[in-house]
Amino acid sequence: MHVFSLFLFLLFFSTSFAATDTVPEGSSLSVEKPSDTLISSNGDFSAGFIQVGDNAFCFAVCFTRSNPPTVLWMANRDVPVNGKASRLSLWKNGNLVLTDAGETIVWTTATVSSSNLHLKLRNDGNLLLLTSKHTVVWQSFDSPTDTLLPDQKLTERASLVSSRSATNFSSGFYKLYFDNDNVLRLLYKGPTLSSVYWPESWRLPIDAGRSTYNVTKTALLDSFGRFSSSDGFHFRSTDYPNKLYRRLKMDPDGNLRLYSFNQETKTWQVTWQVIPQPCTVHGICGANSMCSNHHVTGRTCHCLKGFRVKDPNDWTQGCVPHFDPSLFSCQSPQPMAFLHLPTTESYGYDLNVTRVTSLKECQDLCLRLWAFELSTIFLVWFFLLRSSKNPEAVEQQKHLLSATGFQRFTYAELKSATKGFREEVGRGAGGVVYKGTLYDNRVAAIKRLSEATQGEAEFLAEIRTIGMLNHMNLIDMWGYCVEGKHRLLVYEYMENGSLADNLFSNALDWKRRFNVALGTARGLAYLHEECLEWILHCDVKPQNILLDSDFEAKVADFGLSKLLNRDDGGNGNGNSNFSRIRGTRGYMAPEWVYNLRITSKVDVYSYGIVVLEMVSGRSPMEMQSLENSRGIEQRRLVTWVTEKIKHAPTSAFWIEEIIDPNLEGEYNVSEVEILVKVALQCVQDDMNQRPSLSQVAEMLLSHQNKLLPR
Ligand SMILES: *[C@@H]1O[C@H](CO)[C@@H](O)[C@H](O)[C@H]1NC(C)=O
Ligand SMILES: *[C@@H]1O[C@H](CO)[C@@H](O)[C@H](O)[C@H]1NC(C)=O
Ligand SMILES: *[C@@H]1O[C@H](CO)[C@@H](O)[C@H](O)[C@H]1NC(C)=O
Ligand SMILES: *[C@@H]1O[C@H](CO)[C@@H](O)[C@H](O)[C@H]1NC(C)=O
Ligand SMILES: *[C@@H]1O[C@H](CO)[C@@H](O)[C@H](O)[C@H]1NC(C)=O
Ligand SMILES: CC(=O)N[C@H]1CO[C@H](CO)[C@@H](O)[C@@H]1O
Repeated sequence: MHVFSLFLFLLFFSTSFAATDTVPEGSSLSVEKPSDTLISSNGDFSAGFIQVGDNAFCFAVCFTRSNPPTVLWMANRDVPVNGKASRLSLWKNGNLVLTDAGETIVWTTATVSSSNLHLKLRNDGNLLLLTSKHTVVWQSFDSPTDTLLPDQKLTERASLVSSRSATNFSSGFYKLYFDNDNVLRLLYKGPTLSSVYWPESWRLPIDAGRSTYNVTKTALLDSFGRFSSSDGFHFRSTDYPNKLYRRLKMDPDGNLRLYSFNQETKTWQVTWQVIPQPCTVHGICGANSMCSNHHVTGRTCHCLKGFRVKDPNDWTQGCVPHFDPSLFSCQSPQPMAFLHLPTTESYGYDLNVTRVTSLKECQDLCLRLWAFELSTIFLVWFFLLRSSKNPEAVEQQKHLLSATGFQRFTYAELKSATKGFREEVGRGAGGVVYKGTLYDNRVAAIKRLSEATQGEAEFLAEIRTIGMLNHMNLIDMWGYCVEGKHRLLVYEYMENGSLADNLFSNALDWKRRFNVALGTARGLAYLHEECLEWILHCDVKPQNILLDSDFEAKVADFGLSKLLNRDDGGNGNGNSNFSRIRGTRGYMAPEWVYNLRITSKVDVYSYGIVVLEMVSGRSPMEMQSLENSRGIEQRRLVTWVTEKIKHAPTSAFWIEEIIDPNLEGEYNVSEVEILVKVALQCVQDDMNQRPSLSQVAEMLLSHQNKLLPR
């Protein structure tokens, strides 16, 4: 079916020349006349018929400054009208009525008034029925579709419901609403299942910072980018407090996003969204399928092996069996096997909650239940697959596991992938890194840990934590191997090497350096603050910051302190192996030396040194060779920079003295200033004076965007 693009709407509106914002009583707007369109007096909004499909029209309010215009509200999203003889009429009795093809009433405000009414499109996008004394009889702001505008109240009766897709405006599956316990929630309401996915159902409202007692049930967005709700939920957009055109939209993909309008590009930009990990939205991939998220390619849905997608253009319909389900019954047992899906979570109700004591018992029970309930099989943790003897089975298992993005390799596989551990590409904390090619031709960096003293169970527990991490500025871990005494980690391979290599080969211009500084701060901030478990890196240095082909920073070697079973060494004074274990000379915070409490601030310190190195092109190792046996050698680089700043009359002077000569004068003075300023805050002796890495990222970002004057 032909779907009309929004581009058509633009033509629609631009050919219209009606300059009125008001419809008087007793008159109407016709679908056949493009000029029958209301324009708000400031020109920002329009109200009229728009085409939504083949001979299908809806009456809508749009924002006209964007290109294409943005649909904000619809009267009849679920019952489009015919392109012939349909009209919106304001009857003499005060009722506003939308009729399809001259007869059927498809929508009405159901208003009655003895006084003389008029319909008006106001400058804030609100469409109102007003009396001559300007009393509001009805307003579109009271019945939003999927969008909330600044100063429009979200209430108990006014929820936001997503559209079906980006091109189909009819009611979709996702809803933002006030629940009976006064809490603002997001609900997935599919054809057969419904469930709340925000706030997380396993969390008590109080733990999510919500109050369940305030019966007010209102929420409001203002044009400065602040949203606040009576249940205590509130947020600010990243561009707060700029006064801009904004809209909060329940998007068809189940995410709630705040957009602000960019006057230059005439497009909307996301300045806040509620769900950071898109796979946590319920129902997005439908039944019998799995959702996975990749920082580059984004969210993808995969059918489980043996199933095929019902409609490739609409994954919410999920997958259907690609085999004859009747073959899988107790009566005609086929060779079957269970497949393990690691790091996969299923949500929803459990078909049958029964205590079992062994995996075998669980599998047997599952088989029996499965015989009569095929469609819900994926609410259980193990998934049935045909024929374990089938040579395809191994391949199928690999396919499934790689779909989840994390897998266990055998030692033999990794040995063959690296051709016997031949090509060494790095050497660092705890082991040597080899380049290898996996069975599916992915090029991997495979690290063989040398200190394999940790037990298998412990190793697996840690690896699971690390395997869950997912951030564009952290290197991706694809899998691991634990077999006998062997412990190996498999990572994505970075063709462009490390920050150290690139600084050395002078491949980084200023823009890239600044971006690497920002990316590194973000990756580390994620480790420190957003992980399920608090993870310290403890060895931040240019060798551990890898660069992808776009020179985006990817922090590597995190979580190793957990895997290497290092002795806590609380009183590690004088232990000569201390520095090798805990970090790298030149980048280590004074806490290590003075045996103080180790916190995330040790990474902040090392980060500061790395930034100074990126700006000056001087490694702290090189600087320290002059002054060796002292405790805190890396102070040399810091002292050197501080002295230059102290004795320079203006910043232009010290910048010229410390900047890496390899940049050949090509740099941005104000960015150098902020980087050095931030780096010096990071390397303060007192760890409490150092900012957190998320504060660092925020300072760099807001400087770059010139958002907030600091
Ligand atoms: C929009 O989605 C609804 C509900 O799924 C469907 O009935 C309708 O045919 C779709 N409209 C178009 C134009 O595809
Ligand atoms: C309830 O919420 C409203 C709106 O946010 C607020 O003004 C009011 O103070 C709240 N009442 C209580 C008792 O917290
Ligand atoms: C769950 O399974 C057990 C074992 O098959 C069965 O006895 C029990 O009746 C089932 N319960 C429900 C609620 O289906
Ligand atoms: C330091 O490590 C090396 C090699 O792992 C080892 O031979 C040496 O005994 C260690 N020294 C101390 C003081 O632990
Ligand atoms: C320097 O960087 C700042 C912030 O990133 C930017 O606003 C400014 O335009 C840049 N100056 C030059 C000359 O590129
Ligand atoms: C310095 C360096 O290694 N640059 C390479 C980064 O990656 C791109 C794309 O793979 C190559 O074209 C560069 O040569």
